[in-house]
Amino acid sequence: MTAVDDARALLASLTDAPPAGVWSAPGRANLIGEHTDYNEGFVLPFAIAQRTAAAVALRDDDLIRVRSTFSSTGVDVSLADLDARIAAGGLDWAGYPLGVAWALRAEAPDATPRGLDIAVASEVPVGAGLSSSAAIEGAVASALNDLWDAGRDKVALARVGRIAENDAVGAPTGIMDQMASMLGVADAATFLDCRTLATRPVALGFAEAGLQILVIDTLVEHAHSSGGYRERRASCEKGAAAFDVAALRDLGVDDLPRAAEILDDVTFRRVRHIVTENQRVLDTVAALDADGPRAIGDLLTASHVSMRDDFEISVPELDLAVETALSSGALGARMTGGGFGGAAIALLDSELVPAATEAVLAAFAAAGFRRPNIFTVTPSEGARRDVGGRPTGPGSVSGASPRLGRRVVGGGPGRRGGFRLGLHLLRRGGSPFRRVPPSTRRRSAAAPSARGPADAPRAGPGGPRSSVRPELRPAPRRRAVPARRPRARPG
Ligand code: GAF
Repeated sequence: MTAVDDARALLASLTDAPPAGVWSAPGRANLIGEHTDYNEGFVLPFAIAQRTAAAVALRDDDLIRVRSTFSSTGVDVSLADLDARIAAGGLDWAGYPLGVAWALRAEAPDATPRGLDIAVASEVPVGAGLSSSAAIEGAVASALNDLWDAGRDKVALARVGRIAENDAVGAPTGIMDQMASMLGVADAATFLDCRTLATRPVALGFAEAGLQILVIDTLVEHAHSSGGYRERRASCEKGAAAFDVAALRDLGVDDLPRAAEILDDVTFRRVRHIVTENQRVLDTVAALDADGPRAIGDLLTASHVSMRDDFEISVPELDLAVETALSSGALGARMTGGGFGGAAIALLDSELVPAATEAVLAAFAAAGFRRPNIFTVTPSEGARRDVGGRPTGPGSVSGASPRLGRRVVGGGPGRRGGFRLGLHLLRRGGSPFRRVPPSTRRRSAAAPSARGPADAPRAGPGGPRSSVRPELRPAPRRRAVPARRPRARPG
């Protein structure tokens, strides 16, 4: 049974009315670019095959009823009372679908809201850092967009999902997850400029290269609405304020020596993570375009080290997952998502998956950690209408048409920071949002690329300069995560 089947069955148990349709949206894995979204920077997530489905029937009154297969909590609310119920909070999981209804009504004043029965089922693991919440938001936003004649495109629906998450549920997240879930393309990642919301699908070619992404869900619970996530946002805002810029997106690696002078140690390290992570996203896109997926392993691992040591959002279970995957031959590995728990991802040859899985299970058992949930994920299609009416897959929702190699929405990198971060790519003859045709790629199927991070495009003037501090950069082909370093500032 798929989520679509489960949602239909649940709806049938709720009402005799025929379903108006079934819509679904996927979870996501973030390949690289962590905590950069709310800093108006760059991210590179991909939608996964696991989906959440919403089967919906029209009602004759103004009631919205939401039910799910994963919670006994159901909520009934009239459209007249929706604002008050959202303001009152305490809606549990129903805050996501009802928050979407609330946000869409506000964002699309020309729509015609009406009563609905909404049955939700999900295949996306909850709490694994794979955005089960964005999948609910994407499925419900797609359904309501059609049934309320709201006529919004996929980017506008991603915004609606983010408003629901931020203002109805109260989680201060960025927009990465909703964009990834709405705009996903099979076998591609979504390269997103979180300031302009410009996107470009970037071909991943994992299967062609004989690679897989292994997810190691540590089952350590995390929550975005509390604690560490908020604190990290506050540190980033403090860093941006110290430089009098709109967001950390506006800083480049050449600003780090100055940052070390004017910021306290903790804020400096938070800033350094964001600045170097933005650069790693650009370097990863350039490496994928030029050399294919075998070229990105060291960038993934450097991202983990930065999150572990500078942003301090990893936990021992995630570090052990990364270390064990690397020592099992993974090309690169990192925690994915908001951190403080959730999952790590590892990029590795398909034939290494069984042994790496066994090694991680053994390492967790030896450390006395809970047995993790380990599975592979495949870059897949974004939100769509699965049953009834016209399909709403890629290309059919007004204006937003994610196709490999086409710029989809908005412009390239925006204000000052975008230009600076994208400068090296512009100098090399293109925008980071322009795709290099596959025929010009230099692929090496067997060996890692000769172009490791040390040779990757540079940001800023003044000669060769790595985007990743040398002492944080993993040595090529070392297959081990660098040990923790003393927190010395550069220079
Ligand atoms: C969570 C948030 F929802 C995203 O917006 C993003 O900030 C991510 O953590 C960290 O990169 O998934």
